[in-house]
Amino acid sequence: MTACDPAPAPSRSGPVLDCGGRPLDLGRVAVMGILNVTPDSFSDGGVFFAPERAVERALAMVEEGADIIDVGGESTRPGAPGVPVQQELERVVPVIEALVRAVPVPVSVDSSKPEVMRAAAAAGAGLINDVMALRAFGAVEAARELKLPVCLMHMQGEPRTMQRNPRYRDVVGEVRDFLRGRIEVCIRAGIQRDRLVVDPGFGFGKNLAHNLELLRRLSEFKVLQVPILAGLSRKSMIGAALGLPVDQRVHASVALALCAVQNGAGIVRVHDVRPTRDAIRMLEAVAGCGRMRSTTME
Ligand code: 8Y4
Repeated sequence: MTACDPAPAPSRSGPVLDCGGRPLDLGRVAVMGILNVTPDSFSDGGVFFAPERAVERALAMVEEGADIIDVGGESTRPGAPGVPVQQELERVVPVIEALVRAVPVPVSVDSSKPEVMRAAAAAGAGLINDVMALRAFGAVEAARELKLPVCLMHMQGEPRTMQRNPRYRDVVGEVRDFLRGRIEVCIRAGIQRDRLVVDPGFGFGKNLAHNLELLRRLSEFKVLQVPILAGLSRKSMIGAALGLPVDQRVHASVALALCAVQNGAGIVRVHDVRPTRDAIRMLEAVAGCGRMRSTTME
């Protein structure tokens, strides 16, 4: 089949991730909209703490083209302190319950704690987004039992200290080897490969040069044979490269998301859904197939 054969029937239009009963079609690029429920989030200012406000914001993101909503109750920004499990549960569970009732797309939970994963799944969450790649005690078992897809992200060090002096001999090789190892751990534990997504973890124990090299060589992660997620939205690498404050990083974020898609990302995690979706649609128009065949399928 050549690149621009007619689109196959919907039933076989590419891989579909079953997010707890809600499909995430990875036959086209998926946009993950970020919904922070942390009071210290400097992007959203804790405005979306109440479930009603969270639903409002999530519905707006779906209207703008989001295919999945990512809910996080623990700030994983560099230097951020950890959040006790009880507090994370209080922040995240009511929001997930409300979102699952109100929005038609899957809801993912951004957490590394097995207790939060379990409560979120019981509340209807459809994907586990774990910046620790299931390294917390009991997390692999929780993910296996919950039978939800998992995004395995690379991080060097821990959030509080990871940006102090990140070092790699070969950043792409080391991040890829780490993710390959986590995939193997999951598969051995009984989590099938078709439930896994990988993410190089931009900004998580990486300096500007590391982040740029990971993005430039993102296609080298395709050998892992699982979809690639890229989270670049508003991140400090834009501040480091362009000197822009966080509230002026939309255009650069869109540029980075497009770059990631061109280099093989199948899911992009973003704050600014509409401009990202427009840019991707335009890229798909240029590619001529109505979609980017960008995940692991080529
Ligand atoms: C402005 C706003 C500047 C937010 C920086 C940030 C990723 C992720 C985060 C990612 C996956 C963040 C939870 C960091 N980043 N999950 N989570 N991939 N899978 N910082 O890159 O957005 S939080």
